[in-house]
Amino acid sequence: MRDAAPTTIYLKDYMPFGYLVDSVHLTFDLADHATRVTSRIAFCPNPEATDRTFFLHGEDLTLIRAVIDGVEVTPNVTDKGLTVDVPDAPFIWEAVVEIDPGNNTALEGLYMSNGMYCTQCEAEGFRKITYYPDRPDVMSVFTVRINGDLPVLLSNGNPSGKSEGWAEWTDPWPKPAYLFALVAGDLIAHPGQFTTMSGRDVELNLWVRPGDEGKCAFGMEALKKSMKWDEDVYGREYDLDMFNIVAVDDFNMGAMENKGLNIFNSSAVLASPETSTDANFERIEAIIAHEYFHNWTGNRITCRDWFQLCLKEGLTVFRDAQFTSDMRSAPVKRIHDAIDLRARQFPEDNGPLSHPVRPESFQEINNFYTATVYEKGAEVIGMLKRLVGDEAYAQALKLYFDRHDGQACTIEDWIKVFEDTTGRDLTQFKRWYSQSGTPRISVAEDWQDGTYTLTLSQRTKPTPGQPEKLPQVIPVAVGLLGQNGDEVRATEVLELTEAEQSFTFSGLAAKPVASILRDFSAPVILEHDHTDAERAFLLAHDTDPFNRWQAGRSLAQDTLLRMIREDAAPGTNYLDGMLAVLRDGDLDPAYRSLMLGLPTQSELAAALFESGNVPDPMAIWTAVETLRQATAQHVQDLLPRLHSETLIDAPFSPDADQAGKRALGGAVLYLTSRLDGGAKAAEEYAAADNMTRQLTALSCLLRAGAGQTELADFYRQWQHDRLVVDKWFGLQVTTASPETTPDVTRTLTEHPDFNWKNPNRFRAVMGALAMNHAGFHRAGGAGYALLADWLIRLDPVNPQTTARMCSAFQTWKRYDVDRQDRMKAQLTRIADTPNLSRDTTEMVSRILGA
Ligand code: 0A1
Ligand code: ZN
Repeated sequence: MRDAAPTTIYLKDYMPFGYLVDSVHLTFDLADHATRVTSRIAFCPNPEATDRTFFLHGEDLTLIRAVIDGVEVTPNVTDKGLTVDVPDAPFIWEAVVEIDPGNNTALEGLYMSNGMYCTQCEAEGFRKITYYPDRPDVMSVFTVRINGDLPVLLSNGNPSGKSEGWAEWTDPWPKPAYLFALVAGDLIAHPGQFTTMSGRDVELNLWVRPGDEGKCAFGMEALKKSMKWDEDVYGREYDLDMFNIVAVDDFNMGAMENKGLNIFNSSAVLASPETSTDANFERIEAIIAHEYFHNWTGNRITCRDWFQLCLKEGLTVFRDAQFTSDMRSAPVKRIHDAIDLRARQFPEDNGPLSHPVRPESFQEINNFYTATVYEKGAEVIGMLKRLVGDEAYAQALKLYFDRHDGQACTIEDWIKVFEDTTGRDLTQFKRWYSQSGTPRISVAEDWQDGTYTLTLSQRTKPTPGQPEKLPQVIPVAVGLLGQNGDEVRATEVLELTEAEQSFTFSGLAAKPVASILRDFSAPVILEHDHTDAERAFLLAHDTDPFNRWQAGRSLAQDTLLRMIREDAAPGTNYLDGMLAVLRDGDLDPAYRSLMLGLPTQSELAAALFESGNVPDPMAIWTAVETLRQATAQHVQDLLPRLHSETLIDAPFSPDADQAGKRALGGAVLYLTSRLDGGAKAAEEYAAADNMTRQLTALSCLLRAGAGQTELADFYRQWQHDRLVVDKWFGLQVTTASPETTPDVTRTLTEHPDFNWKNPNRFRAVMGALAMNHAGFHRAGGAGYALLADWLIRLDPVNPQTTARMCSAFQTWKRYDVDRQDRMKAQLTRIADTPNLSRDTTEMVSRILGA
């Protein structure tokens, strides 16, 4: 292993850096394998620091020359950085280093993608560009000169000069190094323009490779909408003359909010009706908004240290969710977010990788860009808003921007702003940031003399490093329905602060049915033993759209669990409930399609495990298949009418209305294919005039065991388009039967287009394998071995993506002894690989519980 004893960094050890940076001048002389970076940095002693050690981070750099105040010096250089003696007064540090972007496959620092130079500096990539105090609390203005013969040369801030072979950029806003960016390439601009609320003109550009010009319009519109929304809703104006977005094919994450120069994974920005699904459009709109919103929540106000990552990420995810709710349907967005949280964050929070929203230690910060920090972090802000109310939230945010603009802050600063605004003591609420694990709320009810008593209890299981849990402040939104389905008590937010607490509702004529955790008011697991009949009642009558959907979901889950545990038949409550929902033409098609969704197989496995059963992936798969088939038969007569309701008589638009119709159309087609063997899907495939329809039809065909001709046809049609080819790869693994999944996956890895060094392609195949629950967990462990083989292969090339994908194994302790042994053996094999990266070492050892 590279680091025999990897170092752990602790939040409690935070110390300010000994020096402040007044200005940074960088000059890049670009060359594929020998780029020279010349830095000129003005330092001065930090009056607030006690430790004056002058340490600059630096990794994979060749130091050519170092100069302090004009005098050449010889620093003490290690593989992590350098130290040198410096004056006890302001001084100028100058250095020349050489780096090799052409061989940078880790995609961190300065690297190359299809002949284009680009950077990724968050979290700690700037130290691979030059020697610098690479920590977010060191902020400075930057001037950057790029010398190179590529036509487009970009960096942060405003352009301050250019001519043949060079360009200069000046960023007037102090920023930490992680927000630095540089792009150089043969790129084409899709231009745009925005006038800010104070009347300033901003030039917008979306830069893409030649050939992608036709995929820019949607992203540009999304950017303008985001800029306007942040002005209207948060009063935040853009602060530079120019805003550039660049699309790059090789990127580890979705996108990056570098000041004035956002860099996007192509998959997160390029879109056209022919090549992108409705889900792609929605995701792109959200990511563009997310990165743009970071300009205030992340850039103008940044994080003091990486433990505070949720300060910018939780808030920015919360803001982008608000944006999506406003642009599209709020209930649909809330349901999507709950589905996503349960699919990604709950397994993390209830397994060996569980960590607080604000972690207290890490070995590799890149391993903490997690669903917990991002999505649970956003839920925590949603709870805070629910507790203090919309008005106080708006005031607190205004105070946050006024008080902390230009600073690197902590969660304490954030909480204080709410305390100062509301006068509330938020000490207990703050546990949401420090206590890991998903709280479970159980419900007891009592009815006497017109008074209904609801007793809620909370408990959180032990998580790594946290054996004992304290009660949290949980906003539980509750409404009461009368026996005839009318709402007898409108939604009220109960504040659960004790381990157990009772709430009474008096003056009721008859025992009500409680609708609890409306709008998914907290990221918790609600254990409410409703009968099927009560769930069916809520499914028919709940006035809260989230809980109405949840009632159907819970009914489906209970039905499936009975089928798995007791070999029960599907049962009519679920089937009749679905029929009634589908028949209701007043319900939004998007909402109806969500109603037809089922809990994931992984969620069912978790539910079985939690209730003391050992989940059998094949039994889960069979139950889901059986319920799907029964549903198709039960609603059969309605399918033609539903199909006609989803027809669209207008040119394609990725808006929520059309997307909702296509979603319901897809769900209907899927049920239809179960009855006709794919005949209708083949017609749909042939008639498809947009990617949503084409891919849905192909997916239905493959799931029905047909579609091989169409699959080959799809590849021929789209082989020139890398983003569509990713879909072609992924779909085959997603739709493979459990028995064939490992073989289908292996065969795809032998395809000439399986460019495994490209993270999108790798994830399309290996991510799909990990997501195909029954296929990945196929008896005999072929899925486990295949994934491990590829993770071992990828690790030396791209540690970040390898480490993230190790989470496929995080649920290993849920399964039977044989599967546990096989997963453990693969994890151990990965851990024992010579020279394993720090990223993957940390992940595997946490998963193993070592
Ligand atoms: N800050 C970005 C996400 C991001 C994080 C790390 C990266 O490389 C390690 C890249 C992007 C966001 O929240 O969108
Ligand atoms: Zn972000």
